[in-house]
Amino acid sequence: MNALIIMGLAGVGKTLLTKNFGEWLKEEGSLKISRVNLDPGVKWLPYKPDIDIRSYVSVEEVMVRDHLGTNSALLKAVSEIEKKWLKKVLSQLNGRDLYVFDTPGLFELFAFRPLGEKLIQRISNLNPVGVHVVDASKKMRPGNVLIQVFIAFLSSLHLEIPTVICLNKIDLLPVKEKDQLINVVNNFDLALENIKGKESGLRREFLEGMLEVLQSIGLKTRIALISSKTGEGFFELFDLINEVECACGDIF
Ligand SMILES: Nc1nc2c(ncn2[C@@H]2O[C@H](COP(=O)(O)OP(=O)(O)OP(=O)(O)O)[C@@H](O)[C@H]2O)c(=O)[nH]1
Ligand SMILES: [Mg+2]
Repeated sequence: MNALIIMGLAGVGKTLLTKNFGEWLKEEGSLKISRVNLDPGVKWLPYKPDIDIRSYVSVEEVMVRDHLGTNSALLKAVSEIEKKWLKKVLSQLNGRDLYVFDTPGLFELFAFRPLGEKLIQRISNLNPVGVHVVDASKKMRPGNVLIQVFIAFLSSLHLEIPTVICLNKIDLLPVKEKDQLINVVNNFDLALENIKGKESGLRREFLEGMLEVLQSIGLKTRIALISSKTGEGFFELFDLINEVECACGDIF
């Protein structure tokens, strides 16, 4: 694996993970890394990208040029990246052990539109691994944690890329809630019990079916609990990334 694609819904911590996990990989893994910003909408970054899509197109520029609002301009910028700039950006990749890609805040523009697929095709020689970030800072019912995990799994299937799922911002969780989350993630049988006890109707039926699917493909081995802020869980994340790469033949 020579490329990590950090993705996930808006505000989950992709950029902070790109910064801090990138630094961790440099120091702990002694890897030569480059960080690539693929978000044309961001105004400020906590890290200095080695390659920055905003050198080619930015949302602000498109808003002014085409008289568009924020979302339409982001849509247009992403489409321009895919059609016009991606090849140029990727031609700058050179001589690093690992490239960490930070992706746009509107996740669906990356994962469910052509940009994500095109990027993955073009860097297939780097054996990219997806890192799907989920914000776990708010107390979530176990069922909702599983729904988030399922969304991550669907995007990994859509993009056809082995993916590790990170439940992020765990530094914000009280110890008791953190333990509960660890239980749900590490013990799908317990999660099933919980769902049987707490859920009903269509939601229960769906969650039970989903758990069976997740269990049958061994997905729990792909989930890490981390804090992009404190670095907690980075060792585990790194291990999972390496494992998922070895096991990706099971799914793709
Ligand atoms: N406490 C805590 N805060 C975090 C963590 N990760 C991210 N944050 C904060 O969450 C906010 C959003 O983080 P970003 O890294 O910008 O999230 P993002 O997913 O890149 O956001 P978009 O690109 O806008 O979708 C910032 O205020 C971060 O400092 C974490 O692990 N713990
Ligand atoms: Mg970001």
